Amino acid sequence: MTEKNDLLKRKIKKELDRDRYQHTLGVAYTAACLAMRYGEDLDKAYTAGLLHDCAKCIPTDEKFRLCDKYGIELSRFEKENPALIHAKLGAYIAENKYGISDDDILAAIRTHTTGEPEMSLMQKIIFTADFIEPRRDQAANLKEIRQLAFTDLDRAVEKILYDTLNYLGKKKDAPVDPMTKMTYEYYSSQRS
Ligand code: DGI
Ligand code: FE
Ligand code: FE
Repeated sequence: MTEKNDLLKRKIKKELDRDRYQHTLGVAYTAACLAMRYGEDLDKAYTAGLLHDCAKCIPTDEKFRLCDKYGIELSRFEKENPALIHAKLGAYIAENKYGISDDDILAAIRTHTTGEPEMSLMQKIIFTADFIEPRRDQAANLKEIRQLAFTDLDRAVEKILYDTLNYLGKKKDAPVDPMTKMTYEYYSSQRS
């Protein structure tokens, strides 16, 4: 591991609770594995994985306060569903507190929860690694999606979105973010 990532790892440990830190390490090395498979930069993928949830453990009222302070605009949906804010706020913190200047890493953090149409390889790697990292055990079809991630990344992204929409659809008080839906529609229409 590069010294930079080693330092980031120590810093991020202090910002997260135990479970979130373990999840974060899982996402970082899963992202590095996917980077090996698809020819993406390993260290960058590891960095994006380490930082993807850097805003996750900030209390909700503080998340709103920080977004206001930094001029981060929130959609109506994000205001009503503050669990989603950590992605956008995380990208800001990664840039301004952890000194990340690589736009692709920042985009991957920003879109890791809902995805977006036409994602870069890095964005798809982080979106997928977040879902399949070894500690995840709740989602349906994990075994299949884990294999798919290493055979056809776009199909894995599509399947993750399909299952997420399905899961949210069954849950009470979990409206679907319009971006999650748009991303699904984009990737399901891209099938060759
Ligand atoms: O931060 P993680 O737990 O690792 O994973 P994540 O960034 O995918 O966030 C998961 C949370 O986001 C979980 O509480 C479900 C929620 N979520 C993801 N997509 C949507 C959503 N919540 C709503 N209401 N609508 C969505 O489309
Ligand atoms: Fe997250
Ligand atoms: Fe995560």
